[in-house]
Amino acid sequence: MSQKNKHHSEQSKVEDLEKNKVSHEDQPLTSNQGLKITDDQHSLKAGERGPSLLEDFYLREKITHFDHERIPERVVHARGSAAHGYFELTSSLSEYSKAGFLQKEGTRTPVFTRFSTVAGSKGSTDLARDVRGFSVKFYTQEGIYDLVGNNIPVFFIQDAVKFPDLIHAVKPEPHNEIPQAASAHDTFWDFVSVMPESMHMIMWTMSDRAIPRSYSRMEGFGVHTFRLVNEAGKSFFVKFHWKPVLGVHSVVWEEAQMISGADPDFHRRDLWQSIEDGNYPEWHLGVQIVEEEREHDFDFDLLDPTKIIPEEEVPVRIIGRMVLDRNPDNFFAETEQVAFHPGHLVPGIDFSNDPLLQGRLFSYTDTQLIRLGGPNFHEIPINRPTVPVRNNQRDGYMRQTIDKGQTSYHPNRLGGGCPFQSKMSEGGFTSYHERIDGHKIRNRSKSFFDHFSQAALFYRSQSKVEKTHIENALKFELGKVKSVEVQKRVVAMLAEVDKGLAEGIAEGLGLHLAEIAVDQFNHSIPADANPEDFQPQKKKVGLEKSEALSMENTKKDSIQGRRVAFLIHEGTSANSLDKMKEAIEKEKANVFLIAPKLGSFKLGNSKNYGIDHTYQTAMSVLFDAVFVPEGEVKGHPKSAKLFIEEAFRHCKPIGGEGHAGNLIEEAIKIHNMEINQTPGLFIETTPKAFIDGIAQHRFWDREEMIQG
Ligand code: HDE
Repeated sequence: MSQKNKHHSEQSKVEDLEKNKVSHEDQPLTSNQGLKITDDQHSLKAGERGPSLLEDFYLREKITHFDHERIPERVVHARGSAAHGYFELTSSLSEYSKAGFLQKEGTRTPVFTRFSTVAGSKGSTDLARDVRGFSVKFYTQEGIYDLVGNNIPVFFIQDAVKFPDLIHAVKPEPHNEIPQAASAHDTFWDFVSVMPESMHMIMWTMSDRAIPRSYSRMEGFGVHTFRLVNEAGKSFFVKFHWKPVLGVHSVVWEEAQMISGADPDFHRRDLWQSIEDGNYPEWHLGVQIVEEEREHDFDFDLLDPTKIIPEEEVPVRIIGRMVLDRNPDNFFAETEQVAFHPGHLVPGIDFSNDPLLQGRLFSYTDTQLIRLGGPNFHEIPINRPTVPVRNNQRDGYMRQTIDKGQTSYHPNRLGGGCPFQSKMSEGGFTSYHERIDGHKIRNRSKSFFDHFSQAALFYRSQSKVEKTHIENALKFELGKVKSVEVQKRVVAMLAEVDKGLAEGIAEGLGLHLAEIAVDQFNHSIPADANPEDFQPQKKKVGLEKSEALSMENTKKDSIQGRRVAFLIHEGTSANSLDKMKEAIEKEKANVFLIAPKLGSFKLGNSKNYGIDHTYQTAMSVLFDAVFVPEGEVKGHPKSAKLFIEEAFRHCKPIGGEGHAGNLIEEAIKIHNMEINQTPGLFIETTPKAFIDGIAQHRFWDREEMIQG
């Protein structure tokens, strides 16, 4: 059964239930003790108008349970959505890793994947400018393996001890709890201005990568360097990459802000709906593998999480694919209670000494203890491995397992010695025998000091429009900062990345770069810190550009899951509408009919055309493209022109037939552009040409023409 049909049959189940076809005996309402309840509408009272009675155990049970419905939200990554699916190995990794699920091509491993923003609360908008979490739980035959990554391959800080500071700085300010889900405020930029190591990550978060079009069009990265270990015990360094099959696409900042109002669940809805529609999101898993002997061959430290390994230096090898094909049944039980942990490992995968990763290994269990209420969170269904769990850990809050027998210790004789340790050859996990030789020290290696070279590489690798968007984002963010000193320090730091960029920002902020001491940030070293720790190296130019860093070089060959708005009225030509609609739907994109009123239209033929939205419930920012079928201009309300103009401003493909050409022309008149010389307008073209246009995502040349 196709997903669509499945959805329909579920729908009819709901309708059956609604029509009371399910018998009362089958589905009695009960208390939590299984007692059948006769009245769920009234509390027990002393007389119809009398006081309620304490004796009402059912009322007390129901209210008490309700009072305790909430658990603490995640301290970071609170806002998220998830789906079930599978990972299929397409190219064996046995040469490098002995992990069972990475041996035989074709092996499928169930996964549960959660995407999230970092800074906002659980109810905040999906479209915040932020990093996105990208966590995958693999239910392997050797136990749970979690790859808990982000959609940006580097991080703000190099050492776990700074994480609480970073998060305190970015979260709403403590005195007034403002702003929600935003980094555009003083404390965040104050922190950045004294943390030069954050500069590379800042370039990414100020780029459009931080405002993705959907989860299915984001990359994912393990961020840290990990280890693989093969059967012979040889180890390799590895970086993990998820590459979306649909390509990497983002929205523009004005759109992001408007979507946040129009549909703050935009990403969540997109993930849910694509799965319901059978348009399953898919990613390829890639690895960059570095032999141990080459550890020091790079001009950065592999253990430094503020660095990437450019794909030009170590290519990404694709080893498998992940498909998300099932929505959770219950948000709380699954998405909210899922507990990821970078320390959930299987034999064949191991950690590196990245000091950020090492700190994470402590944090994730600790946080589950408070969030999920005790040490038995691994027994919650979504967290349970698919293989048996046997050990001598016992009891604790909410223990589900009924452990049998007399012994709960090891070694024992009374219990026959059970459970037994496994040898490595039997699949037992052994930590990689890395040789360590060093002093106990609170410091970082000087090889972590180059904070600007890769920030500059990222910036150089962006297309012209991507650079403009970074500049605009920085002007927005720093423009919201009230402290001029903070603005100056950040501009001084940006000058280390790119002089031109810093000049542009300074200008936008009403500052003069020449007057800002270029070593300003050196003066901002905290008085109690060791200046050596804050001494960034000058940037080096090695690689001029890295192609993979620009979203302009992404795939643009599919319109699957795209949302196309058709603006129609009662006089629209059915023929013109049908032809384009069929062609678009054949490519697995979704067409929405938008009209001055709801209901259904006849359009001069025997079919009924159900209207999805009016201009009151839909804004152009919720769609990827606009099409206006043939029909008199006067049938469209004024809002249709606003709709088109907005989509035009956001560089979206716009198509039209017949009179629609005039409507489009009128809508964009304010921009003073020749309609037939404007990129991304498809007037009187074939469906194929329009579809190819949608696949392009945006027509950025238009942005430059609009802004002049
Ligand atoms: Fe996390 N992080 N993190 N993090 N992180 C959490 O764990 C933490 C870091 C990431 O969908 C928390 O269960 C520390 C980097 C994701 O449920 C917490 C440090 C990366 C998620 C925590 C980091 C991540 C989390 C909060 C610095 C990218 C969401 C709730 C040492 C590689 C997982 C929870 C989900 C969640 C701590 C840094 C990714 C508090 C201490 C770097 C995707 O334990």
